Amino acid sequence: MAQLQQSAHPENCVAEDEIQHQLVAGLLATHAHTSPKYLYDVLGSRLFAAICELPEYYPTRTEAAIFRKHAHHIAAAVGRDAILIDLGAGNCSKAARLFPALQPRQYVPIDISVQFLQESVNALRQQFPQIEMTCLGMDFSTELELPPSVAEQRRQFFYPGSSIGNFSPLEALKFLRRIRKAIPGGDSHSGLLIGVDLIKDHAILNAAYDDSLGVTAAFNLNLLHHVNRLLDADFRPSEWRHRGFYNPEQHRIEMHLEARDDVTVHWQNGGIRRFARGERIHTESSYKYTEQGFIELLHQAGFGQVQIWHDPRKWFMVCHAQA
Ligand code: AVJ
Repeated sequence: MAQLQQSAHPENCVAEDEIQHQLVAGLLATHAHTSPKYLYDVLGSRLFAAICELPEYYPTRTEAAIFRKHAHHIAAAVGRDAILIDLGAGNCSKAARLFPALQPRQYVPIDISVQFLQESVNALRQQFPQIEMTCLGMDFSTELELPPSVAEQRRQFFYPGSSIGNFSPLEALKFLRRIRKAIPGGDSHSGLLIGVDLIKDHAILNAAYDDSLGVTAAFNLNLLHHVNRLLDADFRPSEWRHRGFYNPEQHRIEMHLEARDDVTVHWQNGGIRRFARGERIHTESSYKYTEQGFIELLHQAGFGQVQIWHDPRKWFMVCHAQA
């Protein structure tokens, strides 16, 4: 397995020209698009943290309330002494809040930046000395092969925050299958604990991705600063406007950047694209599910028994799927 080097620039682990090649291909496509990962530079990550505090952005606090209210039932489904494998752990705070109820034997946070994980986990080690902690730096969206230091029995994967929404349903199915296959022999004490955002009143969805303070707009527009650095490009955020809305045909939120006027953008090695007024760059999709639709996906991916917990308004659900 490709554990990333602990270099001073962990983002450089993925070949720089590969990144640039993919980005340019997206910008030159008929319908220009960029991967949502470019939303998360240092400022982008801070703006996302700010989004989570907005009154309109319900997912984070709704999921937290479900974990709090149903901690004991969730713990009963997951079982004590598990190996808790946290996909996209970041600062590890969501998992840490579950430690008292779940009492895992081992905690395995996985993220692209192993350095950041190490720093987050150091504080947790003091607080929970009885839990063994093993940080892994890898891109789990492309591979999920775990080292021998992660026991094969009682593997419980943790994927909160409705991060699954960034995948199309087909990609989500493939990803769920990969998780299922990372559980050797179909151990019934293994499984997946996942947070999923649900289809609801469109006005509520629209407000969550186009908030009144414009924080989501800043988050989306900041992608242009990030792309400018990556490609030595000359995007001017003032020439673009944020669009964030629910597309009911595709069951997804779409975020776009829309040219306020005719715009010409240049980047390294003579790269150029003209955008007509109103033309868009698709920067993110966030798929929403029905309860039944997502359970069906889990079963298609090969999981067995599924248990679910909701908030009282049924805006969000937490699922535990047994291997
Ligand atoms: C981190 C992918 C779960 O889709 O709700 C928030 C990202 N984008 N506001 C989401 C996001 C705009 C978020 N996820």
